[in-house]
Amino acid sequence: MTVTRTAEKWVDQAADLTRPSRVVWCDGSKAEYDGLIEDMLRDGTLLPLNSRTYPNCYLHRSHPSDVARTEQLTFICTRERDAAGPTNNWMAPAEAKDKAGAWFRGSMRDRTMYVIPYLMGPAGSSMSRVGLMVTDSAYVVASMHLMTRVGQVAIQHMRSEDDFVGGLHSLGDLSPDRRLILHFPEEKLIWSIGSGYGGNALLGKKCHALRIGSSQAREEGWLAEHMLILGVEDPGGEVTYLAAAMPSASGKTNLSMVISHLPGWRVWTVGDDIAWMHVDATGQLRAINPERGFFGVAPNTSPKTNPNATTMVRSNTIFTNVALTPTHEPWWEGLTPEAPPGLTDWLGEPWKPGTPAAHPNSRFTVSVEQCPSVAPNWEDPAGVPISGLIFGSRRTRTIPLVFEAFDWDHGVFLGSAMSTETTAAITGKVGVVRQDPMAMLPFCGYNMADYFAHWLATGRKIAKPPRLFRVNWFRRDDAGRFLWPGYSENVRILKWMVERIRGTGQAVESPIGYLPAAGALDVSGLDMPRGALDEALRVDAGEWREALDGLEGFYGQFGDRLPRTIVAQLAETRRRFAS
Ligand code: OXD
Ligand code: MN
Repeated sequence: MTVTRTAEKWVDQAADLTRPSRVVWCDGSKAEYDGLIEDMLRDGTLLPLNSRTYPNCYLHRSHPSDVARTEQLTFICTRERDAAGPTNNWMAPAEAKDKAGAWFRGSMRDRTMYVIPYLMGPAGSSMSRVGLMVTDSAYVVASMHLMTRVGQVAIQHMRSEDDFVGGLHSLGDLSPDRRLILHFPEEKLIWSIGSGYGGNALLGKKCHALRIGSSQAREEGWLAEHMLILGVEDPGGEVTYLAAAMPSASGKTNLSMVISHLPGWRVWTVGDDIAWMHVDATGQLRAINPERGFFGVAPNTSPKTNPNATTMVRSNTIFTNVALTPTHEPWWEGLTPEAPPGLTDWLGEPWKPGTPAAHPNSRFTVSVEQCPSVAPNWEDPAGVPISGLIFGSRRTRTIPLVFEAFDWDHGVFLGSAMSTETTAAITGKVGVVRQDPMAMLPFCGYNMADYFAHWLATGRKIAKPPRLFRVNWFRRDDAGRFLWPGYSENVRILKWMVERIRGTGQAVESPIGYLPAAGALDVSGLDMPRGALDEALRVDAGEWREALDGLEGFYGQFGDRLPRTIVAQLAETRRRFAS
């Protein structure tokens, strides 16, 4: 493989520090992938699954204390603390390198150091960016094969000698006490030690494509977002593309590959987790999916909730921390209504009813091409034109099913004000409400006040800004029942959005934005309890006033750095409720 001098030097320095017994440069070939799988089957890192019903599928059991992203151990290491902002953990670069450097020193002794040149984004796209990662985990290499484009293709896309994000990863001793996920945006550098979990260890994903990516995007004038990308085809065959930000484990994968029951309507998948968006020379916002695979949450994925996903994981998939049936098939809660008898749980023990069989954050890793609904143009180097942006969160109360922002600035305010209930994708308590602006709280690599400003400024560059929508599939009634059936029925919401974009969808004005007018949402054939839709769309002034008051504290921590537009939008919303 031909690489630049700077890249070679960086890898040499990584080897000097970690002292591997051998260094292997990865070429991304199928032979390489197959070899890695064989090695991992031999040493027990992977278990084979039923080769008849799940060909080329494997199960990996991670260390039981290494099953989710560890936000408390994730840091942005900028020279100035303010550059990271109040919502990120911050550590001075020198201190971070001293601390983690001690753990990296000799950490690959008697291990192989794999060097992975990878490309984020389609080949031939000016929006794609290069990473160069080293790791001592074969599981990480195989996963990077599925999730990114590995090998010479990456090197070819370097725009200069040092145009790559460096990623140093070692499993270390997997102890949470010696685990750190460190980002140095000023050096385009990532250091991750002590975890083999996807979000901490597949450095192309959260670390590069979002944390370093968002910082690079700000410098270069584009957006790196925690967003799925999909195309909605109408009965006339016209496809409208939307991108949607939703917090981890809150339905992005399901929505991105939803199967429509509305005659003539169809959804095409471009990506399920990350969107890189640029304004092109004509002023059109365009998005690429920087990834090449899905690292999806298994629990609750079923033929009912996501038939495309259940089909795509039937071959060529690596499962992590799911349960195992006696016939060596993967199983997780929700896959079938009843747990099959004789399950082995995610820890490898006989399953005891009442305990999780699969870990709540168990995952599948599979390439995008396996998805039956993959858009034919998903790898278009020019990206897809985005006409609508969606901000969705998980809220039991307050936030209506769907509404539309008055304009770009109002939409940015709604995104910045987003809060959500936490899920098993992060270590910590589940179900706690926290602010999660644009679903980027854990992923924004710089001061979030500057991030809001960057969003506002981007809107000024777009000739015809996309419509911005807010959704909440998770609102419940007083008895705790979901008000909206969700899943495939969400196509009805997408349909209204497309109609709004085309100028035909009917809406009524409210203090928080435009709500679907009576009869504007297509609920034909939907058997919903009487009044549930009205309740799902209801704006409760009392709850909203309380939520707006609660925003003061969140916004307050940014001080003068918070854009005045956001302050003005908050005041304006309050005024609308007062009148
Ligand atoms: C993910 C996450 O894995 O957001 O996509 O945690
Ligand atoms: Mn995600």
